[in-house]
Amino acid sequence: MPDNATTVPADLCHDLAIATVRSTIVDVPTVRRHKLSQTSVTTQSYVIVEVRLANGVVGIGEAATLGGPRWSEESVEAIKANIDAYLAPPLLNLSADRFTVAGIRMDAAAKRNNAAKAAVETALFDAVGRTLGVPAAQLLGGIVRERVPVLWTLASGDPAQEIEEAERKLAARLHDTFKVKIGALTPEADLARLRCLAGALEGRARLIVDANQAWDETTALRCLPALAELGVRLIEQPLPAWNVSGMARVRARATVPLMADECVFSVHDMLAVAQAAAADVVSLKLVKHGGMLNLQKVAALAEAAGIGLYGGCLLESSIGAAAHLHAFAGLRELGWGCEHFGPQILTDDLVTEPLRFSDFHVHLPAGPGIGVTLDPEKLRRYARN
Ligand code: MUC
Ligand code: MG
Repeated sequence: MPDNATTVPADLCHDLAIATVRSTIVDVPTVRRHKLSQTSVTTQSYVIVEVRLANGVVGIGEAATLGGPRWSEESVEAIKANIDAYLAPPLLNLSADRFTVAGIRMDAAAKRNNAAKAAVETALFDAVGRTLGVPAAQLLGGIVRERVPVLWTLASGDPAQEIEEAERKLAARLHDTFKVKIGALTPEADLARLRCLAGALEGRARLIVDANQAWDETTALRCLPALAELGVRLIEQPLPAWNVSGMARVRARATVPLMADECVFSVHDMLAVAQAAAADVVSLKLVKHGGMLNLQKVAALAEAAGIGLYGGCLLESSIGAAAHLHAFAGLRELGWGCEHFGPQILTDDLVTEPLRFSDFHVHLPAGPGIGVTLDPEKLRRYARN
């Protein structure tokens, strides 16, 4: 299809032409060590994408990673290299509002690379929203909610520290649901740790757990009764991502709902999980699905299968978190809330005005595009080179 096959006026079409795509690796320290089953971080690394249009407007996006290519296969080094060499060139001169065409071109240029594609697509939505003076959520179908319940993740592995951290979050009315990262310790040590947390927070907070693929089927089945007894509300990705049939067998015997995370990247993964009846809930993330449009498709499939939606994260800064909030704002339901606490686990942020957290919610940033503005001084300070 020719690039000018669009209904927007010719001058605006010219204005929206993609002129440059710039990618920058940044490393931002975290307030404490964050320990998952497969990795542990004291710094969060992102690729910040800036797309400049012919009209001079710049849109921003962010690709988050967690401990290099350990949580998924993408590292910041690979993301930057693939954006610069493969994803950006076929987008030059394309009208930035042709989001689907941009996706088709990026898919033709590179397999998967979902975090990289999501960051570029976010920057397109931001640039077009800024040009037209409308929020990205409006371009995506309109706003259903302006704030989302947000949990906090406990992941130091030390229950005394975790109880103290949870108490501070409760007292500040920031978070009253906590996701506990398990799988770095033995299952017995994790259950003992959870017993401490559940006892200390009883009646005041809700707990969910995320094993990040650490358990096998027999371990999951062995630990299920204890997790149910402790009142755990949700068990996230207990088994390896490949073991969808195992998830289905565990789910068939579980009284606690199971959430799919690493086993659902593509729409095809979502379909397979739905067909196998392997999850009650799915965690939606731009880095997994490859952008806001794909996130909507995964959400639609889940919705059609009666699978609940949860707003997942990869410890994004306010840039990535804002992009997610715009995608989440238009979903018909988001019954399990979200986990976009990322900006608060960083010692500093990359935007002029960080996201607002209050009354156990994170708020959709107002304003055009994704609603947050990159602070150029911060970008220079945290840029890797
Ligand atoms: C994950 O697997 O959910 C999200 C929050 C957190 O603490 O880790 C990430 C990744
Ligand atoms: Mg997870």
